[in-house]
Amino acid sequence: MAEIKRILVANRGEIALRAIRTIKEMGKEAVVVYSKADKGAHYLELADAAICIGDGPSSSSYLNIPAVIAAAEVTHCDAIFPGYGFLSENQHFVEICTHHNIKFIGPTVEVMQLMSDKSKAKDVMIKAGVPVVPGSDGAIDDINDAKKRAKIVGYPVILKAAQGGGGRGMRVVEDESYLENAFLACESEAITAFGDGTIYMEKFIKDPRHIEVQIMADSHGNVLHFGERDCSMQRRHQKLIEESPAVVLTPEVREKLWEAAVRATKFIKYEGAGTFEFLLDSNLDFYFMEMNTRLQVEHTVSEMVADVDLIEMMIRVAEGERLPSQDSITLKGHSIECRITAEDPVKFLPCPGKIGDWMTPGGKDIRVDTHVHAGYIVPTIYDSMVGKLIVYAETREKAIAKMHRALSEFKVTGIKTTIAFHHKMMENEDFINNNFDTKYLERYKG
Ligand code: MV4
Repeated sequence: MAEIKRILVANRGEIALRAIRTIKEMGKEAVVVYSKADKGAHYLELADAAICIGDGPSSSSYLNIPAVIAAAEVTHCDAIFPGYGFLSENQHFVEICTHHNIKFIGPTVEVMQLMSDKSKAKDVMIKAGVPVVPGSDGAIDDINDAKKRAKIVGYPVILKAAQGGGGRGMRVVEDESYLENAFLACESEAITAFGDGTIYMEKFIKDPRHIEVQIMADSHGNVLHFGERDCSMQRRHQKLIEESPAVVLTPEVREKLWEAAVRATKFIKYEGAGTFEFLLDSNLDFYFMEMNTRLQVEHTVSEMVADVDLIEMMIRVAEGERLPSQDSITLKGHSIECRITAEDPVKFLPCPGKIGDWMTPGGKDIRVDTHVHAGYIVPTIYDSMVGKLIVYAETREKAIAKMHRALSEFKVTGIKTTIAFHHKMMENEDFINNNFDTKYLERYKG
């Protein structure tokens, strides 16, 4: 594999800017795509070139494969950085990149396809010796099969669409009287949403924690992990606060978790950055849920505790470089990220518009990843995230204090944001005492 000289950043917003920064630091050229809705955004000027790929709607631009490929070709890019969302997990896109001799900075199409089917991914993890939630061991044939298997698994069970993920296409079933309706609804929803009605079943784990492990693999079979993240503070499957390490874990469980993620990565011959999502129950037993074959929004907290640039590593392994040994990675301190969205902080409804003042916090070990600025108009057609505030400190307690101080400096006018929500969370006893799970915000009354 050869040196990559010019990279097309096939994304928008904060992650596009995040990638441009690393690409430039590496002495490479960055070309960024944009839609008509993002025309004039300041971050576009920081790339070596910016190329319009279509109208505002994602389907006409950031999801438009011919337009993205054409942008890479006309600007002579030798690689594409996909970021998260949009085309980052699109197998067809990866194939087309390969056909055009453009290096997709990410995993191979085969492993991406395997992990996109959550039922197949589970089967592979069983073979790799990774703990999974007890369940149907593969797809369910029909309602009678579902009834038989639920009796064995034991109620409550959860039905999941094989092509789902991230909380889409799931049904919790308390007892057999609800099974038929739930199964049929889940199946038809899966067909509509994913064009695949394959359903599998698991024992339902009540009020789990969401813990994930960041890994990186090179093309020579070397695998590194960068510790784990606790992403349990979510609302409607939208993560709001992420942190690393997950202080709920004991050193023994943490070691096992890392080891499982590394073993799984080697087993599937993965390449690039990836994340293993686990559910953690109240006994601290962990179960593989799904693997995300992309860089995630919350990669930043892992970068802080491991003191690495994950995008730089992604580019280097795409060039065929070998990763250093795990010994060279020291996990130290505590990092927290608050996702700042243009939303009503009480109702969590999108609230786009024109930003008046935009004053970001600063100081030691504070990082603000954002593409917005005073006068920026938050488009209505994309994700409402306007920035990520990330802090680092020696301990969780100090990181919370630092985040609290940083949030009090963050002044935004013209739009509603979730800054006030985060500020309250940094004073919330349950958050401070690490006494929450993935259902916490459903129960939370402000
Ligand atoms: C579960 C579960 C309980 N038991 N599976 C939601 C996202 C997707 N990755 C899987 N999800 C869940 N799967 C079993 N067997 C509860 C959830 C779940 C959840 C998981 C992680 C973070 C937030 C969540 C919110 C609701 C449900």
